[in-house]
Amino acid sequence: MHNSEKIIEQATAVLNANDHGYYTIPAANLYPHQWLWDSCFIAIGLRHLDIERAKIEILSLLRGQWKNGMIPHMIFTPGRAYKRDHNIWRSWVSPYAPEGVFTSGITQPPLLAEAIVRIGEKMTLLDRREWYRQVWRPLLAYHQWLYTDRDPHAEGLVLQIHPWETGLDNTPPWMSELHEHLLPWWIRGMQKTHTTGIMGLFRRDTRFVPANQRYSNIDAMALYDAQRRLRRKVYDIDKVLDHSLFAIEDLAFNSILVRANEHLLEIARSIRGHVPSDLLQRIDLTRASLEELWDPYTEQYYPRDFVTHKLITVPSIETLLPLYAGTVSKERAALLVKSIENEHVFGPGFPVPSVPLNTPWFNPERYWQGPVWFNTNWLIADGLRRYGYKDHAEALIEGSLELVQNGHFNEYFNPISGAPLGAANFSWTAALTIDWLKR
Ligand code: 2M8
Repeated sequence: MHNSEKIIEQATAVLNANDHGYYTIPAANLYPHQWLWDSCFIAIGLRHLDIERAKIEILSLLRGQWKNGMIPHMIFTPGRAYKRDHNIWRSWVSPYAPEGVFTSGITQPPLLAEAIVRIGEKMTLLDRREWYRQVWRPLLAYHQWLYTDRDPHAEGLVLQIHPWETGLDNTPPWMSELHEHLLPWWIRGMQKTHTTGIMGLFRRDTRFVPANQRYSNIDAMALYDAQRRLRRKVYDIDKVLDHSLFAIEDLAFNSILVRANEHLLEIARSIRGHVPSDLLQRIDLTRASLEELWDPYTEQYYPRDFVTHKLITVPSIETLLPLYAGTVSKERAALLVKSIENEHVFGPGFPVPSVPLNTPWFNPERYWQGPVWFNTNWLIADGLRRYGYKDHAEALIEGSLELVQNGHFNEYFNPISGAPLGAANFSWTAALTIDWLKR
């Protein structure tokens, strides 16, 4: 059997094992629920295997949509065994939460339109239109919510209120802000007295993955504390902003939104869907406003504090995602590509590390602070291809595929040694492997 056939077979087995019938969990034990951008990446792989199942993966996400349009970042698997998880979020405290399903109260990068279009690519024109019509209203409502709720000053950039909304959890720009502005006194106290170890006793994640590959205890406490504050404000954006909790115009999120908007417009054209004029204006503004995140001194893009408008000049994988947005100038794209070519920045043995090697945050094993992730590689490869860097894109895909040659579809990988890290049998690693091998 040809090696790529064998890998597709192994990757398919991972997806089958994580299949809960109408949605796919990211990985057994550690991630037993449905996540928004995971399901989008998973559907992008599934479309090559079973188009109907890929559609179901997306439709199952829509069952979690809130009455205000938000698509939550998690939809919980039902059952008493998960009561603790349902209770952490208590989505029912919000009048907007859907009935009959438990969800989180925040969103995740808006990959939905991308997944819908990628599934559509595999259909006849007629079927595609029918598919687009089926998802049009919820998709439009989601994009409208992103602006009404998350762009209150009509600046074009949408804000995020928790690191989990970026999907990049402990990514340095967010963690540095969190440590500077949002650590409550009791966490600072525990930090000073070196007693954060206690948190280790309550953590579920480190039962499945070595602690040095996950976020630190202090970061875990900070993330859960920030989540609890949002719950206290019943996930109401006015209340959240009134209390100046965390609010960042995230670079990765907004880059993905720029592209998602393009897809939304493409879908609208195809089915003559009506896009309200205020949304059209906002879409134009987002494209232009992304450029406000450029820092001319370091020649990079960064996330921005929503209140102060100060750029958070801490580099991370986010830095490269404007390539995926596709709207930045060729000159600026070329500067980003240079950093991928540089082995001391974003170009070590196995690209692309989630934090550049030449920064103090880099740690080759710690979650979103250094390891290679398949989903960000997929986004970057796509951007490189569209900017005409076909060889770079191929090299990135080949480098990624090398990581799974031995059949280990882990959550992330060491960018220097290539060692598999995090959860084993991780769904989006398997799904995107399939997508690349079937390209
Ligand atoms: C990770 O995030 C969750 C919280 O949402 C976690 O840390 O438990 C991130 O890698 C995120 O991007 C991903 O969607 C999720 C499930 O794979 O796990």
